[in-house]
Amino acid sequence: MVFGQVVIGPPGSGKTTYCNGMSQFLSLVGRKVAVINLDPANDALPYECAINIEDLIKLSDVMSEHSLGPNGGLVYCMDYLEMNIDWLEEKLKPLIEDHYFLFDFPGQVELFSLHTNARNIINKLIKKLDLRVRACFQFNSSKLFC
Ligand SMILES: Nc1nc2c(ncn2[C@@H]2O[C@H](COP(=O)(O)OP(=O)(O)OP(=O)(O)O)[C@@H](O)[C@H]2O)c(=O)[nH]1
Ligand SMILES: [Mg+2]
Repeated sequence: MVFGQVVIGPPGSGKTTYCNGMSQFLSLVGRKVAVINLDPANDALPYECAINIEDLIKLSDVMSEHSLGPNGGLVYCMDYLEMNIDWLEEKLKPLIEDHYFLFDFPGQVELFSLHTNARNIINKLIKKLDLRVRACFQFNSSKLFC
């Protein structure tokens, strides 16, 4: 059985920062951790990622080849990942034995609502790999009190 966290939340809410901090914490307490970057808009990652969607598809290539803006490009990338879920499954398989997974997702809400490709990706992984994941929703609480 494989355990991990799906890290979601609005753009800029701290998903990538959380993945970095949590992976450091888990490493310190002796867990093997794999951070999986599934946000093609993430640049300058603070953590060393085990798997990077950039190795499958690049947002900048999609935007220039298909004349899409950042949001349209992101939807395209997530559709592409959903269609090529076997690529991700193959990359995850060698880590399943002993790693805890942290999935760093994009923040755009349409990937989970209007388009459901990000949700579909999570559901497919759960079924294919028998993943046990918790959703970790990041929210910038300071905006509530200012
Ligand atoms: N003060 C404060 N800043 C934070 C915290 N978490 C993240 N940040 C800062 O907020 C900014 C955005 O953080 P990211 O981790 O890139 O947020 P994200 O949700 O991954 O952003 P996207 O990938 O663009 O959706 C960065 O400048 C971080 O340094 C926090 O807990 N407190
Ligand atoms: Mg991020």
